[in-house]
Amino acid sequence: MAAKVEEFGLFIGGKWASPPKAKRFKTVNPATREPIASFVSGTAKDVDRAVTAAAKAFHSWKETPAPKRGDILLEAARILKERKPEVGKIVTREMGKVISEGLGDVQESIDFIEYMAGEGRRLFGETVPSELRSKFCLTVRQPKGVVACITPWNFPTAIPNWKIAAALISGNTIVFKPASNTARCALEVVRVYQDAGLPKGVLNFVTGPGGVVGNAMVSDPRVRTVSFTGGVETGREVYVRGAQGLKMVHLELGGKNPVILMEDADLDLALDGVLFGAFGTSGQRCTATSRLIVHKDVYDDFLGRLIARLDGFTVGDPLDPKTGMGPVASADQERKILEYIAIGKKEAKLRYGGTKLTGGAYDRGYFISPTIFETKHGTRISKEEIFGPVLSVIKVGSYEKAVRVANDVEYGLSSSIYTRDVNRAFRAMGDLEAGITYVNAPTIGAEVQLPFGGVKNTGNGGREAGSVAIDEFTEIKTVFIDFSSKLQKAQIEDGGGE
Ligand code: UN1
Repeated sequence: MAAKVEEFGLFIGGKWASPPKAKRFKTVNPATREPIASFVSGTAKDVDRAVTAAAKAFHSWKETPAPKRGDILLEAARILKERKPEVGKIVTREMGKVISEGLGDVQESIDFIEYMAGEGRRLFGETVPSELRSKFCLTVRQPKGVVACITPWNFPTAIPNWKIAAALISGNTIVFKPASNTARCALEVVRVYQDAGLPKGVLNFVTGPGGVVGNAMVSDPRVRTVSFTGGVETGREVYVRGAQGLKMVHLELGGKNPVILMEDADLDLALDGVLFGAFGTSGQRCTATSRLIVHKDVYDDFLGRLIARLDGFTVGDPLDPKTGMGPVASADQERKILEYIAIGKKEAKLRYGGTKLTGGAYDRGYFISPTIFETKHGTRISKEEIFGPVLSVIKVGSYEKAVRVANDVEYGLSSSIYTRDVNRAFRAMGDLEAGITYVNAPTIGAEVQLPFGGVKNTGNGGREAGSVAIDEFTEIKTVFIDFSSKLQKAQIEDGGGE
């Protein structure tokens, strides 16, 4: 008989509890289809309780000096460091990324929490000269209030922490809803803050479907800011719903990220980069390399070498450190990716993979072979986000053409160029329509101390990570202090002074 699956409740007002007669759902290991844990399918009522708890906790958290808030973050980072091996394994078991990346996900969380803890001693405002005498002008940052964090499954600890750590250091209280299929990972995130001594009600955790829990969060008038990472369609719905309440809605959505490979590139270096960019995390990063745009002079040579390398690439148990690529994250993911592969087979030339892997242990999970298509620019697989291990390779005759192809998609998150020509590298920095450009490195692997986000349909202009992460979670208060002891009038001639 299968072992009983552990059941978890919601975390509201500092207490873990399951509402009476709550409906439940289970998370599943995508490599084996074994259940991992059971969670509450939350309701609008649960969200209401969570927002109430967050609103109640707000004043005291806001009044806690930011460096003290930073101390709690540092403690959370310390605890997570201790738990890294165990949490990394949970990420791999529940989401399917290979263990080195499961651990990397946790490391990205640790890095960002530590980085944000330091922000507690900055949270800079500005002092600005006044046009009048004996008057002092400055800005300070203030928290927004209750914020909603809605996060995806592909970075099940890192992305929640990008949002939570930035929101906390800024003095906000939070209602957090993770992607349902990686709720067990999200629970570890919450536990770390709880164990670090975060006051009750500051971080609340409600699991359940986006259409119920997410909508209730976004619709609640007490929630002033919504931070969402996920797909474009859902992002648009969140934006529209949030707009009705005139909320700030921060969106991190899709990508169709190109690597441009020029004829003068270091091809060995690019081989490693393209393999990691396209097939790392089974291609399920917003930043994944999903297009390879290659100069005709090196096209046949590079493609041949890329395909040869894939023959030695193992797909399998993500907990085995020798595995190159694990399963895709869910049945739903598998279905969508296979649909795109079927489309690709009709409109392009399949050069590698293109199948669901079957037989033996593969039959228990959601395994898809790394897949390469040769295609013309303009096909669906070359323009739509697939979010799987599917790479479209496109031949071009010049740098100019490469840039035109790279930019001719609806997204603009990450981009890359491999070249030894420094002039061309600098030109690409300006020419590529994307929030992130790499030179001689693949499209994945952003570091937490730099801003992360994109242009066009990748979002609505905001950035996460880096010191600008706090812009999303703070209001700027402008303060004028007049110490002239008389009424001075700005903009009015002879308005005062002396
Ligand atoms: C994402 O795919 O949504 O740059 C985030 C990277 C990671 C973060 C990816 N540091 O690939």
